[in-house]
Amino acid sequence: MDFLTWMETMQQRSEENLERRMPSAGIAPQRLHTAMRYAALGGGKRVRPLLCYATGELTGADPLRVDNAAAAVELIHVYSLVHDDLPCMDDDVLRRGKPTCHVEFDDATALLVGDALQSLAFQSLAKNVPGMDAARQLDMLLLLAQASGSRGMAGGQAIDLAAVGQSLTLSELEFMHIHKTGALIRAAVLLGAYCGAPLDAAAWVQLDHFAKTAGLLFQVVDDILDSEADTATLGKTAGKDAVHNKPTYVNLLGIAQAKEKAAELRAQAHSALAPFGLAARRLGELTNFIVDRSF
Ligand code: GRG
Repeated sequence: MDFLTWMETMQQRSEENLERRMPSAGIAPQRLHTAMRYAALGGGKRVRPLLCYATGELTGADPLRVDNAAAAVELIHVYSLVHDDLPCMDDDVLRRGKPTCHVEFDDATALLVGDALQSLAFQSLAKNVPGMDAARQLDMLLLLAQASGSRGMAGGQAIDLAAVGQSLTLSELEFMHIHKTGALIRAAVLLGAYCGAPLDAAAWVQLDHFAKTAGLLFQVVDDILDSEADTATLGKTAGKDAVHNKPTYVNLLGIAQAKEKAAELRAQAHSALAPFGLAARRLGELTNFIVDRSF
């Protein structure tokens, strides 16, 4: 199957997988459930679930065993977007080509949407999976909790908020992004791996190296897109980093060097996958998609 067909198939699977887990808009509290569905369904590239399924393929996992993890990681991602868009954080009005959750509903509802999506993420990951070892499932829960908590995504967001208007060194910028964006991308890759045949220690280290590199790569490209693409293409407000005087790879390195950095990280990610051979085909293709995407 060519990459585009695989990606569309898995995006469709991700959408249906999320849809099944979302509380119906007809069940009380209706407004909260309507807003949760509004935020989570019908948009986004689904990069994190795609990474889960791709690593699931690498370890020979049945996609049915990957569904819980793929939903969990996307639900955490959507919660972070809803909270990030709130007036007390990034204060944005456009997300995934439509009004942000607090604009469409209200701030308090958007806050609760994020909270409830986070709970639903852990509920999804804790669900029984036929043939899955309970100890392994606990490791997965721990991984997602750490990746999204104060030593992961939420911590990265705290550093990001504190960095507005500050000048950071390249290593400080990397530290922020490894946490804010990279931790969840890494978790997506590793959670997929947990769903299949166990990897030996060396292969795990190798995959972890790929996962961390892909996380940083995603953010460097996000910075480049924020400075170069337009709002209609991105489906979110373009050029916000400069307006908010936020440190990014582009304003620290300049656009040409930021693109060189992305090229370097792409090469490093492919090298990290090389020992896995054909089994890592989808992860390699996703790496290219992360770099070559236009939104
Ligand atoms: C509020 C705890 C908390 C965390 C927020 C992820 C995040 C932390 C904020 C989002 C702000 C942002 C633009 C981060 C840069 C990278 C990123 C996560 C971009 C959006 O992800 P995509 O491109 O979005 O995968 P889609 O809509 O395709 O899912």
